[in-house]
Amino acid sequence: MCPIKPGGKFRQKLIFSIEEGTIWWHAHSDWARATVHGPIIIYPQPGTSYPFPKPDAEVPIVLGEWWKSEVKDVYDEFLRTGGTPNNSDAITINGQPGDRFPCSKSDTFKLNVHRGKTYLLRIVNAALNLNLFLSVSKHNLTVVGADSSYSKPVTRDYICISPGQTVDALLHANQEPNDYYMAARAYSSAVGVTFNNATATARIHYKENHTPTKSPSLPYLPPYNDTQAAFDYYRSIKGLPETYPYKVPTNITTHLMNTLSVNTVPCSEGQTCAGPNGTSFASSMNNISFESPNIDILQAYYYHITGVYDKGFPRSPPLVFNFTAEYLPLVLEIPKKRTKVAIIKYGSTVEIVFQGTNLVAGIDHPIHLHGTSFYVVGYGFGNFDKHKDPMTYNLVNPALANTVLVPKNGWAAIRYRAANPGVWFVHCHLERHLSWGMETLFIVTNGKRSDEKLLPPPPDMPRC
Ligand SMILES: [Cu+2]
Repeated sequence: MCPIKPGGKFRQKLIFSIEEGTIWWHAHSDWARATVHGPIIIYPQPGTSYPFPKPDAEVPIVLGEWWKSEVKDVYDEFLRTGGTPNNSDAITINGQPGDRFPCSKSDTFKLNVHRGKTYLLRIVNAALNLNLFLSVSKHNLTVVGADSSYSKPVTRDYICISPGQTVDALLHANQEPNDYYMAARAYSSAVGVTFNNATATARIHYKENHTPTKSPSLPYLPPYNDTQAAFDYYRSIKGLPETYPYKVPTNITTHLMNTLSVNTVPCSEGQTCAGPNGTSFASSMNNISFESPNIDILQAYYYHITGVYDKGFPRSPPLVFNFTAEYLPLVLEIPKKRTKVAIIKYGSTVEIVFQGTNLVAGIDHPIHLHGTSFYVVGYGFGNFDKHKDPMTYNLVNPALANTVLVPKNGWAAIRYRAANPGVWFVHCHLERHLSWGMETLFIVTNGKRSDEKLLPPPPDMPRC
């Protein structure tokens, strides 16, 4: 859809069908989501309860990134040069980098707790370009949900969270009364990619009488590039088949395989570009670097306007090579710039294997689907093997999610039933990759019944 203009308004009706827990709303126009965002909390239906002991209190924890300059200027400069964007100047927890930074000494986020009580942290990663590790000094976190789906409680000493993901975790205030740091910092696996390596903090402050430690110690956080630590965490998150309507598709009608690549394109004539060897960065899915048309695709689809998009998004990689080889020929780096979407029949059962490639630099990609949740049935490193790897799938209790982190030079497989007709964005949630073209659209067709059809546009639908 087109963006809401300054001063304009748009009323959107959201239907939460299976979602419960924490979900994140955010702007999707350029990089406005850096600040235009917030958590949405979905409580258990009246008469039902959490699948874990009711917490004594709940606290949103929104992780973000902050620049000293206008984010729009960072974005414009990034587009103009074709290089990487400036690193953020701060990583924030509820808007503050924490009291280890002089500017945040008095305003650092403090969570006041009572000994013996349990707090439900509703954690959101709203950062533009950073996956994050998060932990709390001397305390574990019991993860009970992610992406607005409850999960099997699992106790961890750190979590990993990508842009777009949410984690519901219980913090048991069971330590000696004192002040303890909650800390977050980057998980960034790509070689040669700079990132903000700061550690953001908040304080867990016990209300009981104590003399607070002047500078509490930082909790353990895995090393910045610890892919193993990130995926140890992700693999430990399982669904709750015994509690919720839970149907992992086993008979797949639509198989998709989708390569995720960082790319380069030659610099336009007369320009200087800041990408590798004077090129401009790009990125792609199945070698298509998505070009946004001037007419929005939702309206083009609804009103049958032709010539706006092409339906031929490849169902499997058009270029087959050793995706995760250490050295790859430069010629493979150049993607095709196209506006191609995939058509998915209503009611089909879909499996998508996202395969990361090592073109330019292998890196993890948090892939987000609009319009549906999906089961994350498998993760692996290296090239996906369609004969062997499906044997390792978890079809018993996979986690439901709406964003999956695809490992650096590895793959992730998801499954779902396409039961939400409409035009749905599929994209990397690292904003720089999205801006470079790592996205496509899935158009889920109408079903036969009247309640299986795309709704008409609301009267206040923004115009371009
Ligand atoms: Cu990405």
